[in-house]
Amino acid sequence: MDEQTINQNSKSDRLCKFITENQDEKLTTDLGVKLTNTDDSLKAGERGPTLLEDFHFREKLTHFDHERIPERVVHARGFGVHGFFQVYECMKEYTKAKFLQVPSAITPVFVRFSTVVGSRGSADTVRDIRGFATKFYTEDGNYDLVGNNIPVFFIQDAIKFPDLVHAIKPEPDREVPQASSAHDTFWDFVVNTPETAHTVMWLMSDRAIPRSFRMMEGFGVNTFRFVNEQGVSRFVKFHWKPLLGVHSLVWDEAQKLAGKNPDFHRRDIWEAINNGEYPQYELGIQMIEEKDEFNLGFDILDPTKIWPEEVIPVKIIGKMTLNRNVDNFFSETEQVAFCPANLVPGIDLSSDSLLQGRLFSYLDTQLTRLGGPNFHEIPINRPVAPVHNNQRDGFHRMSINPGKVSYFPNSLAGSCPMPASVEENGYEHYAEKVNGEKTRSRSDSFRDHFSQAALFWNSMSSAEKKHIVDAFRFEVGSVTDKQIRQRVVDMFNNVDNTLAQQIAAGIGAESPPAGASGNTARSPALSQENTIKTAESRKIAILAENGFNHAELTKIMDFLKGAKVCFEIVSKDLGTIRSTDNKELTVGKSYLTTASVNYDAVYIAGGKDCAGAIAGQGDAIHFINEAYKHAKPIGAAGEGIDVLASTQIKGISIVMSDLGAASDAGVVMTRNTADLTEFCNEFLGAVSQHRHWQRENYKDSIPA
Ligand code: HDD
Repeated sequence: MDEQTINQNSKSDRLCKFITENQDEKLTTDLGVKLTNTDDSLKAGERGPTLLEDFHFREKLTHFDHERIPERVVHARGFGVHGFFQVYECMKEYTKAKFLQVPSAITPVFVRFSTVVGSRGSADTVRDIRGFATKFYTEDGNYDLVGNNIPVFFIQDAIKFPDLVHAIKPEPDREVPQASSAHDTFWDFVVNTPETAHTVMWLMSDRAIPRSFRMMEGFGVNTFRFVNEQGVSRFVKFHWKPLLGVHSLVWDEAQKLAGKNPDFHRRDIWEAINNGEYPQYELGIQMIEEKDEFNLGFDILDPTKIWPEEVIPVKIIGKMTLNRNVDNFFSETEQVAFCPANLVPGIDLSSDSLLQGRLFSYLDTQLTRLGGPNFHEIPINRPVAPVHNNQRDGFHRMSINPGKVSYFPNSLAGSCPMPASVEENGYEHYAEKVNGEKTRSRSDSFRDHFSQAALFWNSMSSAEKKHIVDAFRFEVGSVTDKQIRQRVVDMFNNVDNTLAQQIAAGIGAESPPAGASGNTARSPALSQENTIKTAESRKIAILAENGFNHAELTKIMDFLKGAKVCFEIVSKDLGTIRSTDNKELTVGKSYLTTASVNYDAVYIAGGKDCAGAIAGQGDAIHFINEAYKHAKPIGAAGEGIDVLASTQIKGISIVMSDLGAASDAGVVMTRNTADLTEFCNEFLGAVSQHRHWQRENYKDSIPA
């Protein structure tokens, strides 16, 4: 498929075509019988009982009664989008995967982002790992990269997955709490399973509350293989790197969003794609030669370990662009079925026992969820590559296979369909040499659970460390069993003594003596402080009321548009507001219909009456204070600055005079509305920075 075809398939084009083609369509039954009425059931007399012979009534109700399918046992809440992938350069040296050979070739993809723990109706912004599953529709068949936004996993062997999931899901007696790990059973599992330590560190970090699906990394987590035409194999780990950088919410903000805008993440990506701001991610790979398998100081088959980027660099090999929303959530997002065993020639597996178990679980789970073995025929799961085999029958079979031969070998159909040779790109499993005795045991090389947890902690900035401590205090503070709380402190003392002491201080546990790992290694790539910073596609609330300064606000809005920053006018009431010179502006949201948590930054418009009206509204002042508390940039020009006197921001060094483009921890102001150039650039810089953590209370700060 070429780029033009993909773009021609834009949603609005397809909708227009659908409406034009279907203008004359009439309502029918499922079997095509035209209906005259769908408002009244067939009754014996106008006020009489409904008749069983009303086939339309029965069909409509029966279908409705069966509209639900089981939600996914994990990753139930998700959001899917279409896009395409292009490799930057031919990867022939490393893999024969055809979709990684030709830079001009475009491979369609479908990506489903998800949370892990919550039910389908839970909130988007809960503290959790995010799923990042990509289906590549390649000419050699479908390839699924079923990853997460955190590069490690809680457990090392798939046999423990049901235990982990039972522990983290709502407790089964009351089904409480929803979509949260802040409860006894999860932490009970953690303290009894030290291999969880590294992933728990990530779960307590800002990575678990992403700002947007567009601003998080993706990781294949498990170790895979690339195999080239010569049959040479290398171990590979996959990475998705977002071009908008990696950014997060603040915990208080995430919790508020869960109530005020539980669809925050799906709304964000839906709107971005509809506005033409297509999220993009580069595909990166880390590779280890077979001969170096045992040279890293940890087992490369252990999914609780990263391969530090400073040791094994990430080679960027291509780019994915997400450019089309789904037409129907159920048909596409709900029915898509991923599986790590969906491979194409050139990509192979490792013996990682977490991965090995996954290979079984995904297909198995679809049998119940999608009602039988034919789910590969559902449109979203169908490959673009032709399918020929002897699989037959089963629930919901769509294909009509002609002929009487459904076996191999055969003479009656000339032995068709016949296996392909390796030269014809038939899939050949890598001939890995394995030997060993049957055993239910774990290699000693899987026993170090704390070094990389410490590496992660050491690599965090002061702000990130503070957020981790706060998260532990919240989560473990929600555990009712005192013993488990203490055991968490003791377990994480193996990661870092300061961390353990800080947790203990917040949850009333005994502070443990020094005894930590002593690991001082760092990996700067792990800190979000070192990510890409751009204001592009960030969302700004412009607070304005009647009497705003039109010239000033127009300049600001034009500048933001030029910098591809989104904005919305927030005012007391919906409708329109008028400037001092009687120019009209449409209000996007009122204080009742939105909240500061929906935005990345706030701009306070000038104009004497406008500023007075904003300052006089409790809702507006709360809006600014809350944005300030969440470390967001705040901009004000002209009389807009005066509004700050009514807020908590006055605590910092704001001088009510002409400040030029002075900025204090992301608060940017100017009295000079005649020339806003410097101010605009400064404000844009503050927005690119995303959050201004210096504002957080560092009384008990932890050195980076
Ligand atoms: Fe899994 C879904 C990612 C371990 C069993 N998993 C699922 C999804 C993602 C992941 C992104 C949602 C796919 C979608 O959007 O439909 N899972 C991972 C990662 C893991 C991992 C990155 C660790 C490396 N998973 C894992 C294990 C098992 C499973 C160890 C079982 C042995 N996962 C499943 C599942 C799900 C699933 C039960 C639920 C729905 C589905 O598969 O289709 O089979």
